[in-house]
Amino acid sequence: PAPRTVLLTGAAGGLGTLMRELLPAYGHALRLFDVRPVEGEPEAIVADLADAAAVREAVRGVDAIVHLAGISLEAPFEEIVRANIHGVHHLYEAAREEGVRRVVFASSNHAVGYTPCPRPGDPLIPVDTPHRPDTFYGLSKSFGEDLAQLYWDKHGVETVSVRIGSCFPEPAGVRALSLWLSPADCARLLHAALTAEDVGHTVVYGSSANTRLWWDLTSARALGYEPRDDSEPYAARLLAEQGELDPDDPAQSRLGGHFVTDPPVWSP
Ligand code: NAI
Ligand code: 15L
Repeated sequence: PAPRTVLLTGAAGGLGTLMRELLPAYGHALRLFDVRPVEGEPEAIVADLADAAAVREAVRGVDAIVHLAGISLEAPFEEIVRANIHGVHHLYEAAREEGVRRVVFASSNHAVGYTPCPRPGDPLIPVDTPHRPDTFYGLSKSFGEDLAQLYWDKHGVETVSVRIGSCFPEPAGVRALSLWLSPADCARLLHAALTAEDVGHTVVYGSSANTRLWWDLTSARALGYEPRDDSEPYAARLLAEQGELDPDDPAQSRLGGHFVTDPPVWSP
């Protein structure tokens, strides 16, 4: 497909930094956006998602949006509302008003974080499993997915909502052996989500082809995503350090891991 101009929000973050290195090789020309300056990128737009006018200006003229910006961990409800609820609403309103037809939304495993991890022999977690957010953060991702559905049904703005597992250069622990999305596979998945035709609103799980996979990648593969990585080479070292997950420990037996049991974060 022809190169596409893509607005990459959250470009200063961990994933944004990895993706602005990897996505141009797929022919996408990136416009960068973050509330923080993006190192080495003086042309990046530095603005807050809470500023609807700035968001509208940022999306003007792009073909598609990869929306990574927002609070990426648990935080007081008011902060989550500002960045992840109002922010994502501003983004979709801007897309509607400016005629941007495709969004790729960084959802999270924490939208379904209370879902039990499958035991050996259990079926993989399907993509239509009910929302079971484990935090206000996860709740904001459930909201983002529903907003994406509304903007498809009502306004014809298409979205691929990617429930990202755990995307870092290496898996961060034993739980991440099941959820790891290698940065290279993340770029493959985002490219597929940007270029697949007629996605309407499609929800996919975002991980590599891990041996210890917990969820069903069928809807991601249907976009043309072909993962090439597997966390298994990291397994021996991580298991020697941490041991197997304990199925009787609530912090280790649900998809969201410790997000399920961490004490709530209230406003100061
Ligand atoms: P990060 O926290 O490193 O990056 C988020 C970026 O968003 C930051 O650069 C921050 O400055 C920016 N941001 C925050 N509030 C903003 C606002 N109000 N206006 C404009 N920019 C704002 O997070 P990371 O790991 O890069 O994740 C990117 C996205 O992917 C997030 O939406 C996160 O929830 C989602 N995700 C990431 C996973 C991972 O394993 N890295 C797993 C699941 C979801
Ligand atoms: C997320 O949603 C977070 O943004 C990321 O920092 C990790 O904590 C990841 O989930 C995870 O569950 O490992």
